[in-house]
Amino acid sequence: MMNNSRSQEFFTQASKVIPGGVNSPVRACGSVGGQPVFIDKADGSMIYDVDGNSYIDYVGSWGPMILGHRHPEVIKALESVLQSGTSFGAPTALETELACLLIDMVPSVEKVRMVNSGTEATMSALRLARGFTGRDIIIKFDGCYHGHADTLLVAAGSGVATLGIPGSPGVPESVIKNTLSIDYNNIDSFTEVMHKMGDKVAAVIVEPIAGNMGMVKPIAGFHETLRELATKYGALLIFDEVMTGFRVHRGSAQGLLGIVPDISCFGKIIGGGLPVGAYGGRRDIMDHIAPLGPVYQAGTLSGNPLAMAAGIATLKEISRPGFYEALELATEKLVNGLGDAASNLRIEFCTGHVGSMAGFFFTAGPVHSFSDAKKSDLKRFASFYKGMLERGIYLAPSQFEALFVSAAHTEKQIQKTIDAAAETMKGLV
Ligand code: HOZ
Repeated sequence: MMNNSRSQEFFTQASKVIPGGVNSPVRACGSVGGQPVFIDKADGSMIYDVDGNSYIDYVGSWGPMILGHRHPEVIKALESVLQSGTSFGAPTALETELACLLIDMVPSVEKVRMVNSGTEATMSALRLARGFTGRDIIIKFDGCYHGHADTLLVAAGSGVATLGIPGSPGVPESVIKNTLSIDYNNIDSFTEVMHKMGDKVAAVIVEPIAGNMGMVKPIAGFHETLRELATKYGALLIFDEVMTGFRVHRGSAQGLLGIVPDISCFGKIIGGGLPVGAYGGRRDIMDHIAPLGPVYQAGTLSGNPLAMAAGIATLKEISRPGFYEALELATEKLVNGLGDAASNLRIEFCTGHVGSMAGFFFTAGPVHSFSDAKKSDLKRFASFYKGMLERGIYLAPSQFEALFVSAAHTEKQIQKTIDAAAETMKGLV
């Protein structure tokens, strides 16, 4: 039994002054019936808690740490910026450098605006889409999570799904009356909705590969239909690539899937582990943002030099030849190992990955939608989570999140993880 007395003490103190003791709900570990471990430090693929326990980390700060923690190039870039100052609230060349890298890697982005989080990116993208089209209706998909902006808190994934919150008090009916949420991967229902009201739709926003209801891949033809009908009815297609951006492919999910969205939202990896977000797209759309256009959006810390420097260093590193191929192999090995461990014990389980973004469910599957994802045995998930933690494997404490492999994970660590899963699963039958 691992010692977590200091974590418990820190959590008790935190709970007195921070709601639930955490600054983002899933971290409280409520859905897996535990308390969070408090983190002391991390390095490469490892994370260490305040009681001296060490774990192989598959959360990676919920996605940004594709290089692993404290990558030397990221640290070097941060140290160099620290010598000049931490925030100016005025332009720096770093912002243009990150914008150029992003535009080069994701061709649908002709101009990009930096913000401070994924939530800010998606809510700004929606305002822009509404301002550009002069329409109000937004279509999203059940189980997709696009941050916690009012308009998007409808049938959302991530923490909203983890806590089983149907919608959030504090979000007025009037704000969400123009948000329509439909089944992910359901081509027929999307087609029907668009035929009915497509000419009133400002935007269709989607996680191109869902990661906030667990990892759910798009079925063949889903994104093609979104693209075709959005264009047909003059609605904008927004890809929320906060999680998938530079994670599943050098050109993000859109590069992998061969779909050209009108606007894309980013976060996580483009900040190399610092708070950041960005939204970008077609030049004629982006030029509607203030100061060029009338759609307002601003931010004191937007384009923060530390975040820009960490992002630049990260995007340069992931551009090295062979980077994604190695990640793909490591993740494939992990996912196959988990699948084999479950099938040897005849545990209902399905798993998959796209690049280094992976997921698993305790159900036979296939999982194509939020209602499929909800069939997962959550009690089994909770036991699995706890057993893995005890064995030194750090997973997201929710069935409705993804798993991330970094370039720092070694073959030996992947094998250790598979062995831990096989052991843990024996306790689930
Ligand atoms: N909602 C994010 C994961 N999908 C962040 C969760 C957290 O930081 O606690």
